[in-house]
Amino acid sequence: METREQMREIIENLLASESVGLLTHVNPDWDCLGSCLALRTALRDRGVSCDIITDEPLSENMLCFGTQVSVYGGGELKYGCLCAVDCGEGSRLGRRARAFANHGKRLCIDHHHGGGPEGFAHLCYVDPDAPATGEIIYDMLKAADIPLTTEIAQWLYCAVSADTGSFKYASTTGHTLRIAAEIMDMGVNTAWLCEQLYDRKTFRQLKLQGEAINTVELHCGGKIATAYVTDEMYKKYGANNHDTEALASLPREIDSVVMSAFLSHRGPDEIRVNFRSKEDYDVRRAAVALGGGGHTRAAGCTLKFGDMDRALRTVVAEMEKVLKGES
Ligand SMILES: [Mn+2]
Repeated sequence: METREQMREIIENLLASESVGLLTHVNPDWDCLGSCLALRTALRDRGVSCDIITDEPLSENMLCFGTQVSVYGGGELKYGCLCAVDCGEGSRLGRRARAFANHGKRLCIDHHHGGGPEGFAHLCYVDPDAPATGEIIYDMLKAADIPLTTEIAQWLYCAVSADTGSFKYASTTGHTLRIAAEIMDMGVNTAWLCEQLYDRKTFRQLKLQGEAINTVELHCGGKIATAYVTDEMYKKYGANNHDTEALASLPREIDSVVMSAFLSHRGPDEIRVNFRSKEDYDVRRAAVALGGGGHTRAAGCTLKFGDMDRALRTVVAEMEKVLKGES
């Protein structure tokens, strides 16, 4: 089937449902949330009852526009149709994984490698080449002849700018910029949106950034960098892992570095790892080797132990394999 047809089929299925539940991945970013908000707006505008269902309440960072979502309360999800957005695998659905798997009508829209494997959903649209799920949603709405409203456009801008690093990453294409241009021409205040999304920090977030910078270390002749935030540091500032989300790419900024990892405790017995890379280094391989996944230049995994020194050794060893072409 032609791409445009596949896209239209997804939208038609959503529009034909009396109610739709859009599922974010755990700890949604702005690509995920913006995509869901754009879809929800388009569906509600057409009389389809639609909710966004998250695993946990949204973090403070994500509430800058007064965003309203439903937090999963357990049990089955009573919607005519469920659609996983920016998420193509059960493990990324957290507590909602079983309710999704047991549902009779499941859709999936994603841009992660390996997203939407056999059996995950009845109808999938997964394009790993798309820089953002927001770009897929834009193309889908166009394919279904659904015009952009200012509200839809605003959410799509949040989504696309988030996953392209504000249109900096190599994944950004002329098409991406034309989408942004169309949104700007509609009168959306993109400068204000970006300020809300990227240029605001709390005091404790800035202090934690300082702590994290003090942990930066170089490995493999300066090609690999690591940084971390421990449980103690979080406690010291009364902070949580949402306060360090913006730090994931920080160690990659060092000029000699081609691959980096940012590690942070998720409670005493778990460590989340955010990998980043430059050029053609496929850091997703390191993440996959440790049970995670993601994109070529941005990937992640969760280690099921809390020993930070051991975690640092583990992730550096995996990145070294990628560096040497052994992985
Ligand atoms: Mn995304």
